Order: sequence, then C-alpha cells, then structure tokens
Amino acid sequence: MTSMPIDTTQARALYTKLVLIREVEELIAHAYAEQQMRCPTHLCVGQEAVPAAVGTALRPDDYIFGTYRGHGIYLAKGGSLRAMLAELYGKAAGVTRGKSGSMQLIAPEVGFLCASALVGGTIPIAVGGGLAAKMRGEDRVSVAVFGDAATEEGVFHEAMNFASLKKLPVVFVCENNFFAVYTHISARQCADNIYQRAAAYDMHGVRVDGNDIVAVYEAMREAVAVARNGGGPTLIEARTYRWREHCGPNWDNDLGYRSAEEAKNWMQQEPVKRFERFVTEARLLSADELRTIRERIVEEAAEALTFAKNSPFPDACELLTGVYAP
Ligand SMILES: Cc1ncc(C[n+]2csc(CCOP(=O)(O)OP(=O)(O)O)c2C)c(N)n1
Repeated sequence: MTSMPIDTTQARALYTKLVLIREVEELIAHAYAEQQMRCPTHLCVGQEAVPAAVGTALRPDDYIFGTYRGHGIYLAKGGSLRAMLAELYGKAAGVTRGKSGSMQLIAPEVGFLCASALVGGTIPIAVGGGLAAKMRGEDRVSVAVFGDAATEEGVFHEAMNFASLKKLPVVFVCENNFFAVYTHISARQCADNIYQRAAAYDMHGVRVDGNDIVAVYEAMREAVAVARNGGGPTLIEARTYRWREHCGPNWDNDLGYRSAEEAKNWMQQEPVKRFERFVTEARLLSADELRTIRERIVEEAAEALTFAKNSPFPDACELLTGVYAP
C-alpha cells in the first residue's frame, strides 16, 4: 500500500497558492494591455507549481531570494498582493513605493529578502542569508530560486561550493524552463544534467517534474529538513515550461524559437488541472471546495487590482529618496 504524500491541510495550502499565482498572473497579463502598468513584467504562467510548492514548504521566518520572474515566490511566501500590484503600477503603496516595478520585489516581513534582474545575482546573497542564520544560531533556512541560465554563471558554482563547504542551511532551486529568452538549453549547455552538478560540490542534487506540485513539495520539504538540521545544502532542479513570452503578457510561439508541438505537450501537463485531478481522486479536497477557493482568490485579486489602480502615485519630491543618488 502506498501512503498519501500530503494531507488535506497541505493540499489546501498548496492549491490556494497554486491558484493564487495562476489567477494573479493571468490578471496582470490581461491588465497589461491597458498600458497603465509600465514596468517590464516576466510572468510565470505554466511554472506555478514550483513557487507554490517552495513557498508552502517554508516557514514565514525562512529566507527566500528570487529573480525578475518573481511574482510566484513573492505570493507563495506570503507577500501582500495589494502591495505587489501597486508596485507594478508605480504607486506609493507599492513594495518600494513604486520605484522597482515587477523585477525587484521585496517583502522582508515574510522573509522575501530580494529579487534581482541580474541572472544569478541573488544566488550568493541567499548563501549569505544561510551563513548569517548559522552564525547567529538561528534555525532558519535560506532559499535561492533561479532559472536554468543562472547555472551558466560562475557565481552559481562559487555559491554551491561555499554553501557545501560550510554546511549552510541553503536550498538551491533551479526552475529549468529550458529557455534563456529565445535560446534552448541544448544550445547553451554541454549536458542536460543541472542537478548532477551538485555532486561536484559534495552535496545532494535531485531532479523533479516541476509541473507536479506534490513532487516539488516533497523534494523541497526533504531539502528544508536536511538544511534545518545542519545537514547542509541541496540543489533541486525542477523541470517546467513558460507559456507566455519571456518578458510581457503575449504568446510568442509564432516566433519559431520553440515548436507548437512542444508547447502543447507541456500544456497537457498543466500544473493546476493536474493537481485538481490528484486531490479529487485522492479525496483530499472536493470539487466544491476547489471552486470555493478559486472564487475567493478571483475576488481577492480583482479587489487588489482595483486598489492598485486607484491608489496615488508617490509625490514628485520622492524621486530621489531611497535610491542611490551620489
Ligand atoms: C548577468 C546577466 N546576464 C544577462 C542578462 C540578460 N538576460 C535577462 S533574462 C535572461 C535569460 C535568463 O534565463 P533563465 O535564467 O533560464 O530564467 P528565465 O527567464 O527562463 O526564468 C538573460 C540572459 C541579465 N539580466 N543578467
């Protein structure tokens, strides 16, 4: 007899985050065309299972560091939806009072310490978070989330080496969506083995189906437990697929850098419906309960969008506050 990997409480938490991310990303994609949201926006539609599972496996006081494709982990870690959408509209109620836009979200009150537009940029900072926790004797874990292209940066290797050498409480999560903008991983990397690179640094590496939220959650929970108990870092490679264009709300399969067939195959492995099937067949949640959760999220997202649109811009005199201005 196989045991159920998650219980009803976990299923509810995972589904809530999964649907929150999907609904908010789709809402942003829809609103973007109105041209009131002026910042570059990198959506994670199709990839939601990874941030949803990662966020659910963490405590509020754990640290997380992300990329410009960061709406998912920001929301999954518990960041304010209103403040995120206000930020996208450049409003004073935004996470940085409208100065950073979508790419540099932050929510220190829930451990989302920073995101960066620099590919690989936050990986060593996450290791610093782990080092700080260890030096202070805190049992928190620090997580670096990054794309497959970041594994081509030297800093990825430096960070893994140092984290393993010092047995730091760090989890490296690679969202492998196979593309760096328009370039497939096979044209950039000599081998399809991201998770195996952990072995070079004497640490555990694991590959999971990134569209299977339960698989990502299980891998993440194990990595977090090991890190929290002094066992050092883990590298998780979660394989998934970005549906929309690299930057912006549109569909771009007509550009020819990836085939319609490939996209269709991935969309058949769609993470939300797949999890809905799993939880209903396993009798963890009923179809009615799923509908109620979704309806509440849709309402909450619409309310937050209205709030963001209607809230004021910062005063012009704030232009140089909070930014580096020598
Ligand atoms: C250090 C650095 N080099 C190049 C770029 C330009 N750039 C922006 S996004 C991107 C692709 C990154 O792909 P990946 O890390 O796989 O993440 P994804 O966008 O697929 O989530 C590149 C090369 C950058 N922002 N930073």
